[in-house]
Amino acid sequence: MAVLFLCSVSTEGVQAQTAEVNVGGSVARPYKINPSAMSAMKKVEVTVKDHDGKDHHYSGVSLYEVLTKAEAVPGNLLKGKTMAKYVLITAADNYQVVVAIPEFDPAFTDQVIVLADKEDGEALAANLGPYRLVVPGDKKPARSVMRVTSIEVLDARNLKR
Ligand SMILES: Nc1nc2c(c(=O)[nH]1)N[C@H]1C(S)=C(S)[C@@H](COP(=O)(O)O)O[C@H]1N2
Ligand SMILES: [Mo]
Repeated sequence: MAVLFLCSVSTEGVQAQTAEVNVGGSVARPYKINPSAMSAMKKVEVTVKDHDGKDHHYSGVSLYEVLTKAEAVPGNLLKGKTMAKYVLITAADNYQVVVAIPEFDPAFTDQVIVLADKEDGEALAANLGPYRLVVPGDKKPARSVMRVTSIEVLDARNLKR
C-alpha cells in the first residue's frame, strides 16, 4: 500500500512539471497558461498565513487577468443572466472548486485571487504546482487548489435539475 502510494505521487509529480492550465468554457478566447503565456501577464503577489500563523508570499497572475485575457464577461458588465456564471477550477487529481465572479472581480471586491506559480520566490514543488490557486480571504484552505489544470467559466442556468 505504501509503495503504491509513493509511485503514484512521483508519476503525478512528473506530469506537474509540464502541466498547462486550460482556460475555457464560456469565454470568447480560450487559451493555455504555460510559462511563456505567464511571462507576458502582469504579476501580482499576495501574502497569506499558514496553519502556524507564518506569512507566505504567493506570486503569479490574478484570476481576474486570467479570465480577462480569455475575454470572459467583465464584472462591470455583470448583471442579469450573466450573474449565474461561475468559475470551475479543476486539478490534476480531479479535485474541483467553484469561485463566483464577484469574489475576484475588482468591480465587486478588493480581494485578489491568484493563480500562483511561486511560493516565497521559488517555483512550486511538483506536488503543489506548477500552478495553484490562492484565495486570500478564505479562512479554510479548501480552495487552495494544488496542481490546477483547468479554469472554466460555466453557467448555472445550464445545469439540469
Ligand atoms: N488538487 C488538490 N488541491 C487541494 C485538495 C485536493 O484534494 N486536491 N485539498 C484541499 C483541501 S480540502 C485543503 S484543506 C488544502 C490542504 O492544503 P495543505 O496541505 O497545504 O494544508 O488543499 C486543498 N487543495
Ligand atoms: Mo481540507
